[in-house]
Amino acid sequence: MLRDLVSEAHRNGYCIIRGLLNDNEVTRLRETLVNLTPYEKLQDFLSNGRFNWLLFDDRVLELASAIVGGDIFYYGETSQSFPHQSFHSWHCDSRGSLNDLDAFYEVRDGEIYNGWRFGFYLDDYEIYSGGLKVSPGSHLRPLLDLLGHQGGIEVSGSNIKVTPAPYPIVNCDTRPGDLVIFNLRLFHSGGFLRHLDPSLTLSVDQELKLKQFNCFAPEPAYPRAYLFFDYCGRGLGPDLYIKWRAHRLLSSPKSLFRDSSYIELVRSGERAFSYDREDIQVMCTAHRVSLRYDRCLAEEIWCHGTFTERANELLTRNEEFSSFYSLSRLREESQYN
Ligand SMILES: O=C(O)CCC(=O)C(=O)O
Repeated sequence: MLRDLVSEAHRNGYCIIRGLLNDNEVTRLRETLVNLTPYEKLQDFLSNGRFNWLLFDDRVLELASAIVGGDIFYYGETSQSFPHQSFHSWHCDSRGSLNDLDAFYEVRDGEIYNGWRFGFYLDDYEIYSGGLKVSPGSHLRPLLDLLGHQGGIEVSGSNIKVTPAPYPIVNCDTRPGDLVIFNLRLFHSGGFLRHLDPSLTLSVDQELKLKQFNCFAPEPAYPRAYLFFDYCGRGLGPDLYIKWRAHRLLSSPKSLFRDSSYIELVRSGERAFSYDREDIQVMCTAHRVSLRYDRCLAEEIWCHGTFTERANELLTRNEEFSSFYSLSRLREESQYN
């Protein structure tokens, strides 16, 4: 079973583990989401401590380790929503090339990008619109195959003629309690529209063109609720992604969050990324989860405008997987010394 899931994840770029959580756990998760304070919402999951039972769930860790093929790293990439609009755009998340940290990551032939997102959607997307749309296998294909043509659509009266996109598209029919694990290099979009004709699975473009016609299942009546966290293994791909996020935090901290509350938070002396705390380190060691400190480091430098004792210590402890865009270079830059 575990082996099948791993090969499915590697082959398709995603897999769905049905019913990982029972009804009580789903209720607990929903309640936790609803009751997060504004400060906790800005923090990553380890720093706010609210989702440790999920992050360290034995089954989640067993899957993570089998999928990444060894040591598991947490790097503070987590998000939750309640309520929240879905990100209805066709994209992959992996970033960084050796020439340009902002560029999308291109895979070598046969390379499986080693960063994965673990998502719990708390609504029933077997019947409703609003879940995750993916292109199976797209994590292994060149970017250009996925960035172009999304298929055509012609509507005359009530007849719809669909020219499919030149790649497979699937709407993930997750139900509350399911876990979906997807590769950061997989092309996907949030908030699919489920066409009432079950034989039609449309691209994002096609959905947008048809949106005005009443031909999609509704979204659930209550606000969309989900949570995501990432685990990765060693590799150039995840290394660049982690650094892209850290550099982004430094250059534009506001862009990480949608409003200015993050800036207000750090100005008041609080931190969103404090998963270098000793109690968290002890917990992670016990669960064999390693930590990449890039975000804590970026936040610390941004707050102080220089390398503090904490920043120097984080840098010493951080295991970068490659020397590209190393954060240690910031220490030499005049802006930060
Ligand atoms: O909102 C969603 O369902 C998908 C989120 C997403 O696109 C992402 O995590 O990159």
